[in-house]
Amino acid sequence: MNRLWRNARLMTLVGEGLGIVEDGAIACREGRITYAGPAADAQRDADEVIDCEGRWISPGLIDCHTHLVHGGDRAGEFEQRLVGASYEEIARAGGGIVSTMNATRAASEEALIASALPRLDALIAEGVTTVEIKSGYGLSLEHESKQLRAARALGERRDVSVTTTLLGAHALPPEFAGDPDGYVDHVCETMIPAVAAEGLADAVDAFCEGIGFTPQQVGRVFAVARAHGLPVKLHAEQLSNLHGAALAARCGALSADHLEYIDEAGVAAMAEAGTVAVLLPGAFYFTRETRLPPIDALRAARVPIALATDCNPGTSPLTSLLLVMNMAATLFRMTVDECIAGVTREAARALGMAERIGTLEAGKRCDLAIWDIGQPAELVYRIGFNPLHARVWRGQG
Ligand code: DI6
Ligand code: FE
Repeated sequence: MNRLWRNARLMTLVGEGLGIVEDGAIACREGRITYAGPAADAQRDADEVIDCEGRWISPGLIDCHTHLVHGGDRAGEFEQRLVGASYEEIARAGGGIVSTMNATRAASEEALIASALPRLDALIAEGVTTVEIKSGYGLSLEHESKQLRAARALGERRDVSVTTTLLGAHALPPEFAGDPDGYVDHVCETMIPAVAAEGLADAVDAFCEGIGFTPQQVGRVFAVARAHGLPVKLHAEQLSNLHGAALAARCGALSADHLEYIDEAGVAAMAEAGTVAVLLPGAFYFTRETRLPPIDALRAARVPIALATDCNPGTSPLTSLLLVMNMAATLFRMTVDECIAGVTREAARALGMAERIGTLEAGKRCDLAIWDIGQPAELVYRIGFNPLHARVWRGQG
């Protein structure tokens, strides 16, 4: 069955900018794009022809950094913080990441799936066709595996592509209190081999931070991940500069994420390695961070910039890539073209999937978002308004 979308304006994202084609058409066969470009050069016949009535088509959106699967929420903590409690006080009182760990451990796989589905549906409703989902709230082989299985199951329950990431080195679980190196041994010797053997993770991530793990510990995790054939990525320079981004770049990481505190050497290392900068304006906003990621330096060094929700219960309870784009423009002064590329072409690159998704061109998966807008800037400009007209996943929908 082949399909043809005609009478459309395309943001192909091919090349550097948005790759606009004013009078465009897209043809699809067996879930893949066979043609995307000027309507004049498109085939005319197809089993199904869809008249887009002048609407804009972009690649399906890609959320390349989420912690979508987790037990419980932290709304109570949010309330406490509003009346003066600090993140550290809450953590010391048993809140923070550990409270989400407890809720995640207590939840069955099915309960994790059920609680994540509404969040996933919110993303899908805005045209998301691929989502990355991390573990990191189980912090033991049993519960990290359960989180990853729940993430994989989400991809079966909905028409969306899910990629999974093992984030075993996210926080220190209570069983290893006072022994972070012992926990890192456990991640390296037990968790990564088992998760790799079961095919549960597509990548490995870690939290490199004073309240997380040291660069040396992260280096050990990365070496084992690579030995198991898994690509790596890193939460780096969110709260302080431990030079995690440079480490990630040296290890050939797909991306380094957050980066508010990255320095020039970190930017240079990322540029040289082609490591993608994944910026997370939702976490910046929600934690009231004041230090901006160095957008000008990243641009000048031509580091690819992606954007994601970081959807997590503690620092970014956000399920809107449209709002992420608005925040990136307003808070980080990113351009419209950068914002749209950040949730399509560059997000695909951050997942190591640039050959398959992220642009509209022959050979790629036919994942489309069809928008009721007059110009691309409207995707970034509005706040809390969803102009999605239709979404196509692998040619269907
Ligand atoms: N960076 C974050 O902002 C979150 N994790 C991470 O690595 C915080 C997660 C949480 O507070 O639950
Ligand atoms: Fe994160």
